[in-house]
Amino acid sequence: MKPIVDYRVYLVTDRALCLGRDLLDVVAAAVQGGVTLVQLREKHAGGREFVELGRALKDLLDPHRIPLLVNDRVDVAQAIGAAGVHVGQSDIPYADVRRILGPDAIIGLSVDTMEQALAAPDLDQVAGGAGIGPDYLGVGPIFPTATKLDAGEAWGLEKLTALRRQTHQTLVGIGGITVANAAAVMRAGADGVAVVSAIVSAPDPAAAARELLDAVEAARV
Ligand code: TZP
Ligand code: MG
Repeated sequence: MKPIVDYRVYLVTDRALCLGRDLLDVVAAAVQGGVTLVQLREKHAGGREFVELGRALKDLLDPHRIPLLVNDRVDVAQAIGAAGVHVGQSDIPYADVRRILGPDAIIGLSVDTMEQALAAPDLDQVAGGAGIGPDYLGVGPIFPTATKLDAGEAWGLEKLTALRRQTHQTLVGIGGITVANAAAVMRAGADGVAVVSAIVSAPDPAAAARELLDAVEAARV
């Protein structure tokens, strides 16, 4: 069965931004603070290291029933029994990822433009006949960010709202999201906020995660 996923505060990892702290310690703190979903995104990890890190992260998250997604690497996700994968526009095509991982996997797709976002539901037709589109769209960057240098032009809140009006897809905002603007992203139509630096580079990752969750919750009422 497909797990129910809570997208409210979605932590995306980057060891290089952890200010010298161990990634597992940072994620453990973020879990205490209340992150609801985690993606292992380590662009410079080799296959073996990626698997070892993924296993350790999954062991940390499983007792809390927090799903782990793997960035780009379908093989790593399968090796560690992760809940799913997140792919971008130039990675293995969504339909192939769905065919490999099956209907119960959580698969996220990055959309960099409105055109890509509106084309995404059409993927239903090519998902091996399974009729299953992506579980969520990662919409970004919402704001300028130094974390992903090739992230492209920022969407801004108005464009996110315009997308919200045209799709029923689950939308997760990413890029430049902080405690200060997370509520605005939710009010603009996101179902959750994905962050890297706002948590992993925070002096107190547990407090940062807690404040993000509070901001998201405040926007929902
Ligand atoms: N995809 C679009 S922006 C981004 C990714 C992975 C980086 C987000 O990092 P931050 O530190 O939350 O701005
Ligand atoms: Mg990718």
